[in-house]
Parts: sequence; C-alpha cells; structure tokens
Amino acid sequence: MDRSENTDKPTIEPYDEPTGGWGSVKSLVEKSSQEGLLASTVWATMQRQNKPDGYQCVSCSWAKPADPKPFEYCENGAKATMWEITPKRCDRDFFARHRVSELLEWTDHDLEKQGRLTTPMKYERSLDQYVPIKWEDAFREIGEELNQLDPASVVFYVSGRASLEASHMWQLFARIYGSNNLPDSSNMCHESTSVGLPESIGSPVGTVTLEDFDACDMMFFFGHNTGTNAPRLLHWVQKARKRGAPVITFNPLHERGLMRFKSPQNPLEMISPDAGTKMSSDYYQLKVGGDVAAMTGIAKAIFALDDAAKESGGKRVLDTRFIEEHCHGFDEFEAFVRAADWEQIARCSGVPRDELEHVARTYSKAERVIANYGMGLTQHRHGIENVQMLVNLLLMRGMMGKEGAGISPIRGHSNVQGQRTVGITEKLKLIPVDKFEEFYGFTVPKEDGLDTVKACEGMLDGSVKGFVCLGGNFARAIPDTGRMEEAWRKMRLNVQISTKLNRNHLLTCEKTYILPCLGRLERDTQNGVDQVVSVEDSTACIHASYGKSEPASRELLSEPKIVAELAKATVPGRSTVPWDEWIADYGLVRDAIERAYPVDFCDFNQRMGTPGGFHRDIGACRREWRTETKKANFLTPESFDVDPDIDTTSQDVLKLITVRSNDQFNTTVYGYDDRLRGVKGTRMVILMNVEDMRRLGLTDQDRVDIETYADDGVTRRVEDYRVHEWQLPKGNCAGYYPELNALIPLWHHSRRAHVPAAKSVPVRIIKRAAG
Ligand SMILES: Nc1nc2c(c(=O)[nH]1)N[C@H]1C(S)=C(S)[C@@H](COP(=O)(O)OP(=O)(O)OC[C@H]3O[C@@H](n4cnc5c(=O)[nH]c(N)nc54)[C@H](O)[C@@H]3O)O[C@H]1N2
Ligand SMILES: Nc1nc2c(c(=O)[nH]1)N[C@H]1C(S)=C(S)[C@@H](COP(=O)(O)OP(=O)(O)OC[C@H]3O[C@@H](n4cnc5c(=O)[nH]c(N)nc54)[C@H](O)[C@@H]3O)O[C@H]1N2
Ligand SMILES: [Mo]
Repeated sequence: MDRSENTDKPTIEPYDEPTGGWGSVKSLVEKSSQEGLLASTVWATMQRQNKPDGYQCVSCSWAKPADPKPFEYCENGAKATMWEITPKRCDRDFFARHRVSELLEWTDHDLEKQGRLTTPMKYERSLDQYVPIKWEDAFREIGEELNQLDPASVVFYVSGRASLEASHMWQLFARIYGSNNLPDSSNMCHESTSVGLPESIGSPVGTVTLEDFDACDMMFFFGHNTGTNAPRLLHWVQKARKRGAPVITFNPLHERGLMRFKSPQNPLEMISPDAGTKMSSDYYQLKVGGDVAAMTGIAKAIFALDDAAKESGGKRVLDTRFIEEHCHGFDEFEAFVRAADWEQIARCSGVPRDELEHVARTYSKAERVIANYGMGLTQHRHGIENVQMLVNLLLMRGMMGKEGAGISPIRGHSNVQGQRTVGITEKLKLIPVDKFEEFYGFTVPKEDGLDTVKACEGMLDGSVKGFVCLGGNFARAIPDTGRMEEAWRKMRLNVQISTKLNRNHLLTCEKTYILPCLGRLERDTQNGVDQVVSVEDSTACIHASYGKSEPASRELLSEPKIVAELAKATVPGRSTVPWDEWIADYGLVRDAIERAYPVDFCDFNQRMGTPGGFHRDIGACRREWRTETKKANFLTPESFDVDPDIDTTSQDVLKLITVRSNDQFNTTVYGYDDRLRGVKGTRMVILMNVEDMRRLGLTDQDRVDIETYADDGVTRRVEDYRVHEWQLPKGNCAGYYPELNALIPLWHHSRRAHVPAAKSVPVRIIKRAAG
C-alpha cells in the first residue's frame, strides 16, 4: 500500500488555536471545493442536518436537541455529509480502467476519494477486475453460494451506520439463515461498556440526556477526543464552563477540543480576539492505561475527606443513604481502595497524589456530576474494569439516577447503539428469541454466534468461509492487518454492501460482490412513497431521519431493500417475514420492532418525529437496577496494575495508542492533515516523549520502523515512520489508526468484552539506517 502522505515535507507544529473558530470554517470551505460541491448544494443540505424534520448526521452519535440551532452541525459532521453527497462517482468505467492488484497499491484516502459507488459489481478473477452484474443475478448467486455454505461458517457484520429498520431486518435474515454470527463495529468500540455497565447498573447504555448536561455542575472526561469525535458536545461543555462548572479531564494527550473552544455558531465569539473558552478546568496527562489507578486515588481521597467530615460532624462526602438503599458490594470496594498504596497509585497512573486529592476535593463539592468517556477507557485489556471503576466513583456520591448526573459513554457511529437495541448481537441472551420464533415461524439457532475477535479467529483457522458486510470496512478496522488480510482471501465469499470503495473490497475471495447502496441523506422511494428511517443517539433518544438528496445513481438500492432481496434469494419460505410488504412501507418494520420491544418502542411510528427524539426506557435513570442483585453494584477491580500479562518493564518497550486524526472518520481518511494536533501532510508519524527519544538515540524527523513486542512467533512491523517529539507521558507513544492496526495482535483485547486493545500496544521503535 502506498504511503498515507501527500508531501515529502510534512510539517508538525503545535496548534494553539481554539477548536471551532475560523480554523473550522476554513477547513470546511476547502473540503467542499475539493469535493467539487457547489456552495448552494452544501448550504441547502446542511440546513437540514440534525433537525427534527431533516436527516440525522452520518458522522458521530452525539444527541440532537429538540430546539436545534440554525446550524446544528460541526466541522466533522459537515465533512461526513460532503463525503456522502459528493458529485464524484466510482462507476463501472472506473472499474474497467483499474485492476484490483493495482488498486491494492492505493491508500485508503485515494480509494474512497473516487466517490460514490454506482453499480453492483462482481469480481472476475481471470481479468483481475470488477465487472458489472445485474442486481437479480447478484442476489441469486449470493443466495446459492450461502446455501452451499454451513450457516455457522458465515459471518454477517454490521457497521454502526445502518438504520434501525435495516439492522432489525439484517439480524432476522441471518438468524433465519441459521447464523447468530452478528459481530458489529461495537465489538471494537464500546463493547466494554455493553458488558461492563449491565453488571454495574443493569443498563447497557448511558443514563444521561441533554437535559442532564444542562443541569450538571461538574463533568469528568476520561479518554475521549471530543473536539474531533463528537464536536457538537463541546457546546454543552462550554455552557457548563460558562456557568462555572469544573470540567476535569484525564487523557495522555493534550486534545485541543477539551482545552479551548470558540463556537463557530456565535458571531460575537468569532470576532473576538480572545482565545475562546477554557474547556477543562483541570487536565491530567495520565499514563496510558493508568485510569483505574487514577480513579482509585480519587476514591481514596474521597474516603479521606469523608472521614474528616465524619470526625468534624460536617456534611458527609459519601452519599451514605444512596449507598445503603441502592448499592451492593460497597464494603469490598472500600477495603480495596483503603488498602491501595499512594506510591503505587501515583506510579501506575502517572498523576501525583496531591493532584488526585485536588480532583477529589472538587468532586466532593459538586452535586450533579456527569462522567463522559470514550475509547481511551474501552480499548484496553482492562476496558471493562475501567468502565466499572468510573461507575464506582459516581456511586460513591450517589451520582446516578438523578437530574444532572450519571454515566455518559460517548458512542461512535451514528446508530451503533440502536443496532444493538434492535437485535444486532451475537449473544442470544440479549434478544427476544421466543418472540422472533413465534412471530415469524422459524427456529433461532441456539448457540451464541461469533463476535469480531472470534470471527477473525475463525478466519485464521479456516472455519469461517463467508463474510457478508452491511457497511463498514471490517478488514481495515480489525487488528493484525497482515495476518487477517491473508486469511480473508482464503474465504469463499465476500459480499460488501457499501457506499464507497475501500480496501475490504479488494481482498477478494472465491466469489466477491460489491452491492452499492443509498446513503442516509438520499431519497429512498419504495412503492412510490418516500420512506423514513430511524436511529438512536448516544443518549438513547430515537429520531426519524428523512433522506431528501437525489440518489448518487439510479441503480442504487436502499439497505432494507438489499437485505430483503438477499433474504428472499437465500431463505425463501423459511419464515413468515413479509419481506415485500416491509419494503413497501418501512413503517411496518417499525411496527415489528415495537412488537418485539414493546416498552422501548411504544408507539414507535407516532413518536419518532418527536423533536429531540424519544427516550428509551433506561431503568438506571430512575434508580431501578436491572442487575442480578437488584442493586447498583460496586465492582472491585482485581488490581490497578495495568496489562499485567504483558511485560513492558523492559526499558525500550513503549505503549502505543492508536487514535483518529481530525480529518478522518474511522477508516475513511478525508485528508492528511490533523489540524487540531498541528500535523500537516502526513499520517505516518509516531509521536514520542522527548526523554524516550533521547534514550533511544532519536531526534525529531528521524525515520523509524515500529515493531510489536510479543513473543508469539509473529513479526508485526510497519516501516518508515517519522518520529516527532510530543508532550505525552514517558513510556507512551501515539499514531494513527487504521495504518497502525498491523501492529495489534488479535489476542490483545479486553479480556471479557473482546474489544481490541488499540490503546495500549507494546511496541519497539527501531531507527532506520540513514539514506
Ligand atoms: N470526526 C470523527 N468523528 C468520529 C469518528 C471519527 O473517526 N472521526 N469515529 C466515531 C467512532 S466509531 C468512535 S468510537 C468515536 C471515537 O472517539 P474517541 O473515543 O475520542 O476515540 P479516539 O480517537 O480513539 O480517541 C481516544 C482518546 O483517548 C485517549 N486515550 C488513549 N489511551 C488512554 C488511556 O489509557 N486513558 C485515557 N484516559 N485516555 C486515553 C486518546 O489520547 C484520545 O484522546 O468517535 C466517533 N466520531
Ligand atoms: N487501531 C484501532 N482500530 C480501531 C479503532 C481504533 O481506535 N484504533 N476503532 C474501532 C472502532 S471504535 C470502530 S467503530 C471500527 C470502525 O469500523 P467500521 O465501522 O467497519 O469502519 P468505517 O471506517 O466506519 O467504514 C467505512 C466504510 O463504510 C461504508 N459506508 C459508509 N456509509 C455507509 C452507509 O450509509 N451504508 C453502507 N452500507 N455503507 C456505508 C463505506 O463504504 C466506507 O468505506 O474500527 C475499530 N478499529
Ligand atoms: Mo467506534
């Protein structure tokens, strides 16, 4: 693959502008002209973004308010929109001009930059090219192939963008066919949340809504790059700061969005020469993986403050009534925290005792606290423990199930949370098996299916033979790129339902198909009627989304239509699902969702237009704990010594974090700049602490190779990266996903949730010989 760079002389300079502001506006103007979009088209489309009667943004999953601003979008949401409504086309002529072996040399950026896919294509091995295929032939051939394969050997992947309607149909199709193999992008993302939170509070999702953000008097941010990955949330952080609420951030990197922000929606702020709002009142650059230790320190200091209050007869710092009435496991937790050694806490977290005590003092004074977090907590070997420890911290002070307080996992893809709600999961216990069987007259296979890591293991051992993907770029998003690409090509079937060309399409199997689909912004007319779809945001609010843009090609089919046609070709007569009726009216799919999930989706069709969305039934929001103990559980970690099964004490092993730039959406690379980190023209950099550089004999701009430190007999290596000095903790380094996924061993994942531990990869940096 070619290098992810667009110049020989990339520059990296500290960026000290606020997020938002004019930098954001300039970046958008550049992007729209690169895409060849008319300003009037962009303007007309954007005005409908995240509006109750418009479409829900295809970028992040952040909540959509009931009373949107005139422009309820951010720089990155606008980029995602422009990427979808681009006039560029990756059509049959393109595929006639380029062989697949040639395209394999292209970068992710160059592949997707070709524009929207327009025609169903099939790989023709003798030509090493994709050739057009008629839709009906594609469906028939795929159906025949699936029926020759053992259903247990086929995987049905979903990336988190597909609507609730398409997702519900997808999982029914897979299960009728005979497979519970339904991994999703959430398996690589917030699965530590989906496994960890139900054990703690009996809810798989967060407990806060926008009203809570308006009511809180303090926030925590652990491991989230808000300025890039959920920029609209910055408005709520800014509002909180303006009313004097402290915002305390723990992140090994100084992320601009949580430092300074200027709202591009506010003309006065834009013309003011000041540096914008200071977003985090306190910002701690903890060591990668040091969160359990840091939170143990904060908890320890809370106990000390509470002891002092008890002694002096002052107001207790612990919410003892809440703990007694609502919690289980407190004593064990208290014993663990009290026994923890300050010296070890400081060493493991990288944050000194007095600073953690300062955090505890601030926290002890707040009444309504929200704890936000992202991939910095979930993508670790101890991802679940991270999440549960953050809940413990909230439970100590009763910060759950009351206004202005709660846990806020900031989800990724725009409908990733909702897909799980309507049945996308490999775990049987999470779906209403009996209902599906009763409603549709088929038998759901009775064993759990494969999640992402297990599906990859199956590919490696040859037991997985077919992959059907509803969106996404699975092969590029997973770890161990080298081994997985090789294994992928040995499968029999690769079906990709997509909007843009990506590397997963080029990993061809015995039979390979690209099925191009409509995007969410586009008009989806079935049976002469424009259809509506729906999504669930990060705060468990469900919204309708109305696509109105002209479809990129007349040949495109909608995702629900493609799923229905695949099902009809593969499992005809094996269920009573009325596929054709559902396609003629997506409202009937919503009725089916309501029947399967009557509490969450009560009056679905009537309520989906509610401004701000309608909120799902989350017990923990009103202190109803759906756990085995019927209480909110304090869950005590075994230790806070991180990654105990990987020995990184050796002086030259660093822990690598893989992150997103401000110019990408996951594997979609819009460009080679990361404005908010001051990186221009390249993604092939490795950001390092100056002391580590010195020790390893490196200077700025040196060329290095990076190798994984693991003794499993596999060499994992990326070559010719540029070193750059960066302000991050000693022993840590950082670079960009997905290029660096080649370094992550498949087995390096959250122990129980199986989220690849993309934030803590043990690596060695090797200087390249000059010349
Ligand atoms: N524009 C844009 N928006 C997006 C996406 C995108 O690619 N582009 N992706 C979407 C998706 S699917 C997701 S999941 C979200 C991802 O959004 P984030 O959760 O912000 O994901 P990352 O970019 O991986 O950044 C993780 C952050 O965690 C920090 N971190 C790393 N290790 C640790 C640690 O050990 N402890 C702590 N406390 N912090 C740590 C990193 O420095 C970084 O700031 O964004 C969504 N929104
Ligand atoms: N090292 C490392 N690895 C990671 C991560 C990390 O932080 N570090 N993050 C992980 C996370 S959080 C996630 S969510 C995964 C992301 O993994 P995925 O969700 O699989 O990947 P995306 O890059 O979002 O998928 C992009 C592709 O989706 C297709 N697409 C876009 N819009 C649509 C649509 O409307 N319909 C359909 N059918 N297709 C569409 C386009 O063809 C595009 O090429 O990656 C994970 N991998
Ligand atoms: Mo994600």
